[in-house]
Amino acid sequence: MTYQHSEEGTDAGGSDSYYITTAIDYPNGAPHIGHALEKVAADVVARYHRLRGHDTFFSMGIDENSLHVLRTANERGVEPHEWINTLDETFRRAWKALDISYDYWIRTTEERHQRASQEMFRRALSKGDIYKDNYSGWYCPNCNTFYATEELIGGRCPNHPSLSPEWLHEDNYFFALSKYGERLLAHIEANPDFIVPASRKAEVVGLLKQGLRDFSVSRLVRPGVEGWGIPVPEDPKHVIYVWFDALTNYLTAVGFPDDEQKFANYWPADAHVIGKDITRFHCLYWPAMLLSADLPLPKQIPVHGFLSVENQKISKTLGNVIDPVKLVEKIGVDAVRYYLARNLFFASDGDFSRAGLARFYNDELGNDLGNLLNRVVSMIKRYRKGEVPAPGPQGTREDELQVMAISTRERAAEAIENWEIGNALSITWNFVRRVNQYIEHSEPWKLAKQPDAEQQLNTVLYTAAEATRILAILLAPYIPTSSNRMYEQLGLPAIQAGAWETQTAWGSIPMTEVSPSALLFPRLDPEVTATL
Ligand code: ME8
Repeated sequence: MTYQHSEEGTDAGGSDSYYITTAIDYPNGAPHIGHALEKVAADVVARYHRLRGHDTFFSMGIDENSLHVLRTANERGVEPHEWINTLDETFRRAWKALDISYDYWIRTTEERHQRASQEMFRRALSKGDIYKDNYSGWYCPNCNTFYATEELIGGRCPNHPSLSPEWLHEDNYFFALSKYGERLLAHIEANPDFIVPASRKAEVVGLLKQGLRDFSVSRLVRPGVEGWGIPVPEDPKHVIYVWFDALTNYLTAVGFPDDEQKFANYWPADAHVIGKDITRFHCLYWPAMLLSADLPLPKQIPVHGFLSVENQKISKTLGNVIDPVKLVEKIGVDAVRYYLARNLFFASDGDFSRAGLARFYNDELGNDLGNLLNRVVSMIKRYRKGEVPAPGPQGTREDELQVMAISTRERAAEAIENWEIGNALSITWNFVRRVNQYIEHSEPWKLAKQPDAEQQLNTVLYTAAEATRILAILLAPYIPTSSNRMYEQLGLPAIQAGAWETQTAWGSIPMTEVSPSALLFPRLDPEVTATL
C-alpha cells in the first residue's frame, strides 16, 4: 500500500507503520460491554490509520495462563483446554459481531508465545535482573497479584471484596523492578505523551516517586495445577508469572523472537490501549521488562476509564452484565459502536444506558445521518433521474460548507490522534447537522419548481451529495458498514484503505448515478427499545 500525505493532511507519526494492541482478556467468562468499549476504541483508531494509508497492524487475543481461568474451568466441571477453546470461540464471535478488524489473534497457550515469554525470561536472567528468593504474601488469584497485609481491606482483596487472598510462602524468581525506577521516571518525563491521559501519568509518576518493589515472576507448580502456565526455562518446577507472560504477547504478535523482519517493521508498538485497572503492569512492569531485554519501549499507553451500566459497576453478582452480541442482534452493529465511541472520553469513566442508546440511535443516527443520506439520494433521483449533476456556480453558502468539510477532517483527525474519540465524533457530527441545515436553507424543493433555477439546483444537489460522501469517509472508523452503505447509495464502490488521503478533498472523485435503497437507521420500534 502506498501512502501519500495530502497537502492539508495531518501526519499521524513519522513512520508508515502503525502497530496497535488492546489488553488480552481473561477467558473466564464471555466478554461484556466494558470489554467491548476497549476493543471498539482501538478498532476506531486502527481503522482510522488504515484510512490514512498507514501499514496498520492491530493485535488482540486472550490471556489463558491465569490460575483463575483454570479455576473457573474446574468449577464448571469442564476440562481446562476444552474450556479455553470454547471461550476462544466466544471471544472471537463477539469481536466479529462488533466488526473489530484485528489483524492478529493471539492465544497465550500457543507454542510461539511460550518461546517468546521464555526468551524474555532468559534475557532478564542474563542481565542479572532475575534472582531467586523466598517470598511470603497474600495472593489474590483474580488479580494475579501479591498484597502486603496493610493493602488488604478487612482481610479481603482491595479489588475483589468477595475474595480472601491466600497466604503464599514459596521460593520464587524475582524481577529487579526497583533497579529501573529512575530510568522509567526519566522516560516518562522526556516523553510527555507516553502515558495518556495526564491523570494516569500523574498516578504512575506518584508510584515511581514512592519507590518500586521487585516483583515475583514465577509460581511454584503445585499439585492439581501442574502444566498450567509457561515453564521457567531450565527450571520446570516453576511457571512464569502470568503477567510476565501476558505482557510479552505484544512482542509475540509481531514475530518476536523468530521473525526479525516483521518485528523490525512493527516494534516498538505505537499504542497499547488498556483500562485503568492495569496501568501499573503496563506503565511500570512492562517498560522495565523491555529495558532489561534491550528492546525499545512502546510509544504510547492510552488508558481508558471504566464503563458502568445504568450507573452501577458491571458485575455478575449484580446481574447487570450486558452481552454485546445480543445487543448487536437487537439494534445493529453500527449503533452499538456509535454509542460506545460517541460517549468515550479516556479521561473519565463512562456509563451505558439503554435509554441513552435508543436516544442516540433515533436522534443522531436516524434523524441526522440516515435522513441526510435519504434526502440527498431521493432528491437526485426525483429531480435528476438519479444522475449526480455537475455543479453550477457556487455561492458563499457552498464556500462555507467546503471550508467546514476541510476543517472537520483536520479537527477530527487531531482529536482521534489525541485519543479524544467521543470528541472526534462530535466534531464530525456538527458537520452532519450543518449539511442538513444547508439543505434546509437552500430549499431545493422550491428550486425544482423554478425553471430558471436549474443551475442553482444542480449546485445544491451536488454540494449536498459531495458533503455526504466526504462524511462517509470521516465516519468510516466508527460505523464502517453504514459508511459503505452511504458510498453504495451514492453509486460508489466500497471505501478502501487510504481513502482519507485520496478521497476527502472536495471533488476528489466523481459521482455519476445514485442508487437509493433502504434507510440507514430506520426508527427503532418501541418494542425493540423495551428489550434492549
Ligand atoms: O486485565 N469498562 O484482563 P481482563 C471498561 N488479562 N473496560 C473494562 C471493564 C469495564 N467495565 N472491565 C474490564 C486483564 N475492562 C488481563 C490483561 S494485558 C497484557 C492482560 C478492560 O479480562 C480492562 O481494563 O480483566 C482491560 O483493559 C480489559 O478489559 C481486559 O480485562
